[in-house]
Amino acid sequence: MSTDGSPSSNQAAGIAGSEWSDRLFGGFRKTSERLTENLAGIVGKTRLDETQLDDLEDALIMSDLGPRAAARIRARLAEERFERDADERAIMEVVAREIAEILRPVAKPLDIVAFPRPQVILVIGVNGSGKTTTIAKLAHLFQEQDYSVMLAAGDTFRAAAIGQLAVWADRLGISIVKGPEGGDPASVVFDAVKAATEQGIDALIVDTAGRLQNKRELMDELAKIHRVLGRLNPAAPHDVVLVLDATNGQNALSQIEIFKEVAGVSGLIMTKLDGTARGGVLVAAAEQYGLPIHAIGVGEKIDDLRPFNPDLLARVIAGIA
Ligand SMILES: Nc1nc2c(ncn2[C@@H]2O[C@H](COP(=O)(O)OP(=O)(O)O)[C@@H](O)[C@H]2O)c(=O)[nH]1
Ligand SMILES: [Mg+2]
Repeated sequence: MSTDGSPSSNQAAGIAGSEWSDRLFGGFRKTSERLTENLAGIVGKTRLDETQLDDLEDALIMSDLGPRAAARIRARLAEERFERDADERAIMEVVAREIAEILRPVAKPLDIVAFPRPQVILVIGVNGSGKTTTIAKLAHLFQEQDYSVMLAAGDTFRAAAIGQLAVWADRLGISIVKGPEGGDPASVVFDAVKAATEQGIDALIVDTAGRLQNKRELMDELAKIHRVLGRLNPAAPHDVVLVLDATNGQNALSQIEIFKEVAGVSGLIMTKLDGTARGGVLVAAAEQYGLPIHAIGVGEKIDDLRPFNPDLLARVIAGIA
């Protein structure tokens, strides 16, 4: 399905059809267009000059890849000696290779490995980032791998949030532990871990409220969930997955900063990469934080969560997939 013949392209195994990469490609089109905008007139040179390198670096920064990744790619391009008939594509090949270098170390699927079971996966992130939808997608992915899954409605702040998770649980045919609106999330989590342990569930995925406007409250709430979890199973939570909305661009990076501080973060899932010109922020996140990136969201449907394939993504970002 991909033109990517590199060794790690086998990470894309299991992706059916090319529809999602088309959608991803569409999502990154604005990014790649911006990157190539300034490349006219480059043909025939064996080295890029300072102005061209400056332009490229600016374009990378404008595309949300961040100053560090941009500087790194610039340095790589400055070293490169091109064929006399170097064209846009040859340059973008180099850009893609360097982006892949940045992304490869953080590609890490969310595996179910906890013993004893269940593996407790706490999902955090600001409201609207795509937490609840991502939880449903993850649950579906685990079910496809024959794992048993349970959900915990730890976002008790809004009744709609509990309802939304319950609808997904119902559709997926899995159980959900929930409490009253405005109830104590930690007690929901307590009940859920007990039930999941008794029933020998493989993965317990916990939804949480993302009220960033009150950092203190959020911190207290998450700390309490951690305490309760630790009492039942010292290894829990096994994963603290931060869900980030790519359309937030650089703001997504400050969210990493804040959630690292209030909750600890073991890995990231970036959503909404299907419809944004700001997908380059994925590269900035990888370069600046080095946190594992487990998967990416490319749509609102249940099977719109995709493995994080660094080589393919790098080529999509550079517009040569
Ligand atoms: N286009 C697109 N929309 C998404 C994606 N993930 C989530 N959404 C939508 O984003 C909105 C907020 O998602 P939700 O899961 O309720 O976010 P939460 O408040 O963090 O739980 C919903 O309309 C979702 O359908 C994605 O990968 N792509
Ligand atoms: Mg939600």
